[in-house]
Parts: sequence; C-alpha cells; structure tokens
Amino acid sequence: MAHFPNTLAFSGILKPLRFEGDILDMELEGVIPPELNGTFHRVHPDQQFAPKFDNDQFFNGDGLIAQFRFRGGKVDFKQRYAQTDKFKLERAAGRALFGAYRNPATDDPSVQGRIRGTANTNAYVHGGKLLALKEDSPALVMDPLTLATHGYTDWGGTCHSQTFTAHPKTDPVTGNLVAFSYASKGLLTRDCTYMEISPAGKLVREVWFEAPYYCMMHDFGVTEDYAVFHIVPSTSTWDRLRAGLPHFGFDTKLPVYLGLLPRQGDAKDMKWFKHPNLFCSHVMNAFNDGSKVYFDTPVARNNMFPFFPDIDGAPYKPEEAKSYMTRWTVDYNSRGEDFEKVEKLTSLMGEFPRIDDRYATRNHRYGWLLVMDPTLPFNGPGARASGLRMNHLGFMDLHTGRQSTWFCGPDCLIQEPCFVPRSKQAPEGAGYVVALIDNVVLNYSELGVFDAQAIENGPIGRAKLPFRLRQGLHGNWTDASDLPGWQQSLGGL
Ligand code: V55
Ligand code: FE
Repeated sequence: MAHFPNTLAFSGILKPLRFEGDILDMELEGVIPPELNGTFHRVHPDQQFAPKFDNDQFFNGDGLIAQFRFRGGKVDFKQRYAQTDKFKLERAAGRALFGAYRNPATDDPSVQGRIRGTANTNAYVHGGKLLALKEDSPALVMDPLTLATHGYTDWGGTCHSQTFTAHPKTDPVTGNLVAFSYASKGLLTRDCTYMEISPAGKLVREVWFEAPYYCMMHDFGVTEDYAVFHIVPSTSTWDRLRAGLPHFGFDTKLPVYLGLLPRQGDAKDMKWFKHPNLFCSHVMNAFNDGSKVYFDTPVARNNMFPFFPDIDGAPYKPEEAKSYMTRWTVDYNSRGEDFEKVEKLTSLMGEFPRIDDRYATRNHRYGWLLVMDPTLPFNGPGARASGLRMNHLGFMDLHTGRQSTWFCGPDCLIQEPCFVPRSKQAPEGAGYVVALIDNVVLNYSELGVFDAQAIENGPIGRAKLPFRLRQGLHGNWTDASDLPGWQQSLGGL
C-alpha cells in the first residue's frame, strides 16, 4: 500500500506526481513564436514509490523528465521517468529499496553496491543525447525525443570517475561538454575530476585533483582558459551517515575556497583562493580577461538549505539565506590567496540564474533568474521549509544596469527560466525565455514564453497543462537541428 509521509517534503504543493504521459498539441494561450522549433527538457524529483523513511527528502526523488516539443507554433508534451538502475530495481520489487539520500548503509541488502543515482537534477542535451544527471552518479543517457533510457555512460570506457556533475556546460567554440565530478573515487572522498567530452561523446580530457575538504560541489564555472571550483561548507563525514543524520550539514566555521584550474593545465597548476564563510551554489557564468577571472553566483550570508542543517545545531535563519547575484574577481597570477574583489550585482533577491548559453565562458551581458519577494501575498497552501518563495522572473542587463521583474501573482510560483535564441545566428539575448508557472491554487502548470528583453510584460504565450508539475530543478532548450531524427519524430508522439 502506498503511504507517503505527511511531511513538508511530500504534502501540499510538494505531493509527488508519479505519472508518465503524452499530450499531442497542447492547449495554448497567446502566441507561441512559430520560429521556435526544438525541445525544452526539464526534470523534477518524484519518488516512484513511497520512501523507505518518513524523513526522506525532496532531493532523493526519482528523476521525472518532461519534454515540451515546439513545432511551428504548436507544443507537445511528453513525460517519462529516467529509468535509472535504482528505478528499474525498485519497479521490479514494487517498492522502495534504496534508503536515505546519499547514505547506502540505509539500503536494502539486495541492492548493496548498486548505482544509487536518481537522475533528478538536470536534463541536458549534448551531441544529440539527453543526459539525465545527478551529481552522486554517472551520467544517464536518454533519447531526447522518445525519452527512452539507454543507461549510464562511461564515455566509451575512458572515464573512471564514479560520479558526474549535474551542471556541465557546453564550450561554444569547441562544442565540448565541459564537466567535473566530486566524490569521484567513492562516497565522501575528496577526489575530483575535470573533464571535457567531445560532441561525439568521447572523453578528451581528464584531470584529477583534490578538494580542500569534502563538500557538496553542486556547480562550477568555466571560462575560456580556466575551470573554477567553489568550495562551500555543506560537508559530510562517515559519522554523520552512521548516526543517520542528513548527508550534508553546514559548517559555518570553515572558509570558502575558489579553485582555478587552467583548462590546458594539470592539477599541479591549480591555485586556491580563500574567502570567509558564506553560502552559494549555482553559477550564472564565469569568464576571464587574461589572468583575471570573474565568477557570478548568488551569494547568501549563511546556509540556504534547511534540510542540510547547521552541524553545530544553530537554527535555520531565513534572513541570512537571502541570496544576491555577486561577482567574485580573482587573479590567477596574484600572489595572495585572497579574492581581489567581491561586488554585489543587484538588490534583487534571487537564485536559479541563467544566461544565453551561447555566451558561456565569455563576458555575458544578460542574465535571467528567479526572484523572491516574501513581502508579496501568497494564496497557496503550506509553506516551503525555507520560507522563501520564487514568485518573480527577473532580468539583468549587466552592461547598462537595467533590471526588471515579472510577478507571477499570489496564486502561482515559478520555476527556473531558460533562454531560447530567436535563431542560432541571433545576437546575445535576442529571443525568448521559457519558464514553468505553477498555479498552486487551481493546480495546473503552464509553460510561459516571454520576450527575453521584456519579461516585465509577462508571457506572450502559454502552453497549458491540465495538471500541475512538481517543483523542479533544471532544464534546457535544444534546437531541432541538434536533434537527430527530428523530422521523422514529428509524425507522432
Ligand atoms: C542540489 C540538488 C540536488 C542534489 C544536490 O540544488 C544539490 C542543489 C536535486 O538534487 O542532490
Ligand atoms: Fe542545480
């Protein structure tokens, strides 16, 4: 009998969805630009079965992947689970076999040693393959059009890391997938890798290095010449796992580090810079001008994740979890190990930053993100554990300082935006932004399509679902010309 816990992670607006399906020709409102041909994939964690433990958390859910297929002004929808090894083992058993988030000691003996990945954090197309990603496991390969799962990849047998980041980037010059891994030689190890994978799916570069301490390395920065690693103390130990505590705990006593690895260099060329304790996770973009490296990230004074609590027992402080886009500057050739500059870029409180990905590694002009204004009314049920609600889409022009927002209204929340260029040749920022808007009162979601330069006007078009998707993590746009089999696929679902 399915029994989901009556906790914040599983009730109210976070009830799991647990279904797959297709909609040919979604109901539309407004205009879906007919020049948009391609797919928007996104993922949310969604436990296939009731969890083994009532204190299970959102980040432990199975990856449920949605595809919005744009074709000449029409939109189709398809949703499938990522068929991870975990998913298939549990489906065969008819119940949850894997236990707590990143704690294999809590698993059923029948699955000891199996890959625990949930593929629940990012859905990313590279070289015509859809990668369903979870940072504790290898990359899972899926078909971007049918959403059929092929399985985990080691990039042709050449990749020896046990894990693969959920936040790879694509180098706009080489087309290489630029990635990293942590806990690469096993749970809690400080071993990391830097990787580049060619568009044909071959590992063409692998550099092993050690992090200053084990922590959640959720994202990184890539510039033309450097890979940039931020070390922020969401840490863990075997003692925590043995005690049954949440895998990560935040340690306010540890400093933050920023590691610079020359992309053509080796581990011995790495330099580590130091900053007093703070919290940040996602990276909007990074770029370099000679040896000067710029790294844009939403920074908060303290832990943003109440479910990975303070290791010394301090209560979660929503006031200190407010994050603001910040630019860090470090000089690879400088003598000191200190940051050169820390500059707050905006007064908008926000997270989930994105750019026009064609400008990854370069000095980007435009950014989009989710903005939180907790003073505005909210009609939805329940509260988020963090108390922070993503209720605006935000836009930043970093050259002129212009910024704008669109409030999704008191009945709605909004999910991570994704920039879609008007065409492959369009200049930076010329195009659209797509973002899921979830009405938590009427319980339906719609994919909003915004003019990327005028988001404050609200969506110019909406593709409407007859139900609500669960809060998700990350998603990406892929042009039809980068999807093998696109033409043939249009005949059906
Ligand atoms: C994050 C999300 C995760 C995870 C680790 O936002 C970090 C960060 C959805 O799973 O496992
Ligand atoms: Fe993320």
